[in-house]
Amino acid sequence: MEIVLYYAPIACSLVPFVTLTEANAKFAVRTLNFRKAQQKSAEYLQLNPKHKVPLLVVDGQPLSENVAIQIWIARNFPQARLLPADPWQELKAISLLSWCSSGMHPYLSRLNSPPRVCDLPGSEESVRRLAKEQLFENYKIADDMLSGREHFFDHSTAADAHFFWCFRRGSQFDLDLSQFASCSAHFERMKSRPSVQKLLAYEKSVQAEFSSAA
Ligand SMILES: N[C@@H](CCC(=O)N[C@@H](CS)C(=O)NCC(=O)O)C(=O)O
Repeated sequence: MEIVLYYAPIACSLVPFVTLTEANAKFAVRTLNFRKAQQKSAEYLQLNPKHKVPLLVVDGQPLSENVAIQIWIARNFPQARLLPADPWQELKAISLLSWCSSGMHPYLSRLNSPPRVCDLPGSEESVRRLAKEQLFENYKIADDMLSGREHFFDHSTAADAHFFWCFRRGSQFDLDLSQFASCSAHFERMKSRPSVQKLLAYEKSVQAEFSSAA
């Protein structure tokens, strides 16, 4: 089986990088440089007309959307226990993945690029303020869920990797996240996992390569 992950630094494609690594999967990475709009190249649009990462291509078949990708990885590498075995807990984990993808990610995108949702002159600050309020409401829910626990479930799953990205992305804006003590502790624990260490080193190398080619 040939697995190719389309990936961009900082982006949520780090989630499958981490979970494929946790699963000990053999996979190739193809990098996209967003600064050069490579996600909008004709070649990539043929694979993913939504011009987004992550994209997993398995034996030539493309699969987009992080939630579906996580489920695919979990199903194909069951020994990694990326989703809980109990059917109800598995659904709770899929619910968490969907929440990361559709309940938090859109606010992070707004913080990153306010004009993509409102291009009225002078609206940027207001888009950012509202996105921050809504993101923080979600971080507070996650903080309560993680209070007194190491992971969302009794062991590390894809939900931890996905939330790690959501919290990390928030930490890259000028936001004070110190009120979310349990999320911050989870973030630090995730950073010490070998899979995340590998991702962080890889991200750094890709960023260096992109800036030397700029
Ligand atoms: N719903 C998608 C969202 C993917 C997404 O928004 N990816 C961003 C990076 S975090 C992207 O590729 N943006 C490039 C673009 O919009 O052109 C998922 O969960 O996989």
